[in-house]
Amino acid sequence: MGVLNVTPDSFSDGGRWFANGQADLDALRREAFAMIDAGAKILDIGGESTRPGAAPVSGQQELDRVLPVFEVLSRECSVVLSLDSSSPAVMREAAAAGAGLLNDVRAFQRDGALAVAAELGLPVCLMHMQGKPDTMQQAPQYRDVLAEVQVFLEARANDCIEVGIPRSQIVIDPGFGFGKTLEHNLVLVAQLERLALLGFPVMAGLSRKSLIAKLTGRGVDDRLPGSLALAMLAAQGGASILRVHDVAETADVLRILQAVKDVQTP
Ligand code: YH5
Repeated sequence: MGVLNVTPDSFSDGGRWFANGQADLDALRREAFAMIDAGAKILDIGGESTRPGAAPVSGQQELDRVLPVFEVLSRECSVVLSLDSSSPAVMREAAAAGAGLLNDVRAFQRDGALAVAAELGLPVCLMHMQGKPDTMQQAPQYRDVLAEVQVFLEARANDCIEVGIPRSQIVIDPGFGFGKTLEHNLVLVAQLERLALLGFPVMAGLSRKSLIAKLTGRGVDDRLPGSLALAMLAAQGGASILRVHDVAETADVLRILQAVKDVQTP
């Protein structure tokens, strides 16, 4: 899954597609096609920055940012277009404009979100977060981070099933960096296999995140090696979907991993 941020204030790509407050649709389209050529099977399109201190966006603002992108890309390409949003109104409009997956960092806990997801009949990605984006990194605490993430995701998956979302349409995600210390993130990477035991495909979003800075001291533009190492570990830990900014480089990592898995050993 390639990340297409349609925000003027993203952490990881700093509003690359914005010029004087306006999304540059043509630049976004070129980036989308580059990701597809590099092997992306899904593009994740979001218009809300979840960075601590980011300005809150209204549903209308989110719509203004992401809808044109869905309209253009659904016309021009055949990969799955994922919406990264927590707003039921945005989910509805994006679905009408071609979204094929709903990815919600709040796991459909906003009023009406779960009902809309069920009504739209699209697959969903449920992500774990402790706290709220603004304050989640102040003092994250768990008794047992893996167990708590498992319990939350299983409960949300059951809520989805109860409103009629088929089991086969549910993806789970531990939410790296969302209310987690370095230690918590590392435990979740190390134990990712045990999340997969819940029986749902696992998505992992580690690309360019702060845990890499904490381990390497690198700024956001120099986190590719760290991102690739984590992508390799997540894939080996059973992740089915890797949410990444650097699709071509990650695809190479997956080719290497696949070749080693496939080799005949005496
Ligand atoms: C995720 O993990 N993440 S948005 C901070 C960074 C770099 C990148 C400080 N949406 C996820 O990508 N959806 C986001 O450097 C997500 N899983 C799912 N399902 C945050 C992000 C980022 C944050």
